[in-house]
Amino acid sequence: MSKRKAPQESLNEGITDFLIELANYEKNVNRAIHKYNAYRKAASTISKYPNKIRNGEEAKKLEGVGAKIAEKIDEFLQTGKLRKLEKIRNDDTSSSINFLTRVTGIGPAAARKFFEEGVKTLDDLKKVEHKLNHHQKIGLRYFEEFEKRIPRAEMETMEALIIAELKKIDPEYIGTICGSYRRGAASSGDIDILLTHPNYTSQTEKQPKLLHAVVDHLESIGFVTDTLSKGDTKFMGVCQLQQSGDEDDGDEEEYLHRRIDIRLIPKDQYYCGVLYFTGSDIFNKNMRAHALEKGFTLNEYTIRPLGVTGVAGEPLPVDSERDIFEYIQYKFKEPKDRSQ
Ligand code: DCT
Ligand code: MG
Repeated sequence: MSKRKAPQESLNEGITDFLIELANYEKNVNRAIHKYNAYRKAASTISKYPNKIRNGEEAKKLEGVGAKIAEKIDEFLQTGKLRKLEKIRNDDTSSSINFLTRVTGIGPAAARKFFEEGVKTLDDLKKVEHKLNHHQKIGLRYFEEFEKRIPRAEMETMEALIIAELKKIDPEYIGTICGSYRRGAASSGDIDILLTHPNYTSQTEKQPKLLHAVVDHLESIGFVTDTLSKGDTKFMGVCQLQQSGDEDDGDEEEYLHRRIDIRLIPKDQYYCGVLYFTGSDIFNKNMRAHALEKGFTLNEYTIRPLGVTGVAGEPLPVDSERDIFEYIQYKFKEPKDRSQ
């Protein structure tokens, strides 16, 4: 999962920007995930709204915009700023904790702990490097690089490379780059790869080798440069494209280090996984809510019917994303239309 979300581009950018800043504050500083979700949801609906919002009243008609957010919108439109945000930005505790959570491996709880120990800045972190775990050390080492979003052209180059390498290891591998890239985004925060193989289903034994063979190979060609964590089904790490030789006229810039996650998923659960990891997170929430209304429970692994008592039955067979939409009578949306 990437830490930096793409800036919203819309007629109401000022509003969506402040809502996202408030959302991050609630998540990182207060650990109030419901408030985080509420602000994100409001930002998402407003970013899709085709008109320039004139006042809170107008915004309140949109889904997910309540009285309190409407008030903030009025304040922002009338004064050009928000006192609550000014306060947060000027508050040492909030701004330091918010900053520390930008390092991968440092969540809201670790950020608060470091802050209480007097660690507030990147330089402070460097001084206490011995207190960081392996993941956090890598996060610190590549801090500036991980902050930069990945242009789509570079994502396309990486996709081509990864798919070609998978075929070399075993032509039966199936791999999909999900996340914002699959939704057609102009830039992505990280690379989210889902991997499966016909020999591996939820009925067979675990097959960590299917994942490790891929990671080892990508390491051997110099694409994967660091490991943050490596389990039986999930690899989190760092990768970097190599500059190709023919454009090597001496002043070519190197590619940056990028965050990469690879997940190995049983074949029968693959499309629920692809759907989930394509997102967006808001689209997923809305689709799950719709599934529930139709009497199904949907998660990143399976879709199951709910009995009259609300107990989930056996997973339904799924061979494509479309199957899932059909079960719950939800109009199929192409990945590019899944921002909400
Ligand atoms: N996801 C979700 N709920 C979350 C986090 C993630 O449903 N709380 C899903 C949807 C997107 C996918 O996982 C990948 O997560 P990210 O990489 O964080 O999102 P992204 O859309 O790929 O955005 P970015 O371009 O910033 O990576
Ligand atoms: Mg992503």
